Amino acid sequence: APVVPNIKRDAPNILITGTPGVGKSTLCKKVAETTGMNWLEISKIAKENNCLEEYDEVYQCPVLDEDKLMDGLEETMCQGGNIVDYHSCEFFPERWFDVVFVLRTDNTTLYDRLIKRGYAGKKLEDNVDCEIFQVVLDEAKNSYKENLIHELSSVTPENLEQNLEKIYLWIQHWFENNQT
Ligand code: DAT
Repeated sequence: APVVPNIKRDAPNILITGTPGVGKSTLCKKVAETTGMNWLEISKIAKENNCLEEYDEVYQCPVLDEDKLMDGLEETMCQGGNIVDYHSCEFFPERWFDVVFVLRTDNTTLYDRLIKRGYAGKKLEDNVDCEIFQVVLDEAKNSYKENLIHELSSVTPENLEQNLEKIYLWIQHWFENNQT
């Protein structure tokens, strides 16, 4: 049967993206607990479903089998009500998401968080560079409509509260505008 891409969802799908260490899982966990949305940690799901291919020695991370991962997620995403957490955003189908939040930090904050996580050498440098050169934000802008993308500062605990508030408001508006 043909895939019909624009069936209306009963609940929105939210993408939370940004460089590793910007605070995606901290934010997603809270949103999921409070709203009951389904938190999809893509790195974890990829691992659990054998969507990781060979290990990239230079970048010290596994290479993702994107097609296998996307196929496995399609049904869940079509149902809606998911909050997707991943440090990249360009290979997801655009139609999956109703909104994209890109978390941002300053370089020293990110550096300190990644050191605490045990990152060092090229991996540390690359991730800090990724944030400096706003790689994920540009990726989002190249992959999704500009009006779907919201940049959120994720440096302090106050920022976390503000970001949660913004997301709750956004969800509330979505339901007001998409009543069935
Ligand atoms: P990510 O999932 O993007 O890799 P994380 O949620 O694991 O990031 O957060 C990395 C670290 O930063 C973790 O120790 C919690 C801390 N953190 C996250 N958001 C924060 C915020 N708004 N203010 C202060 N610390 C924060």
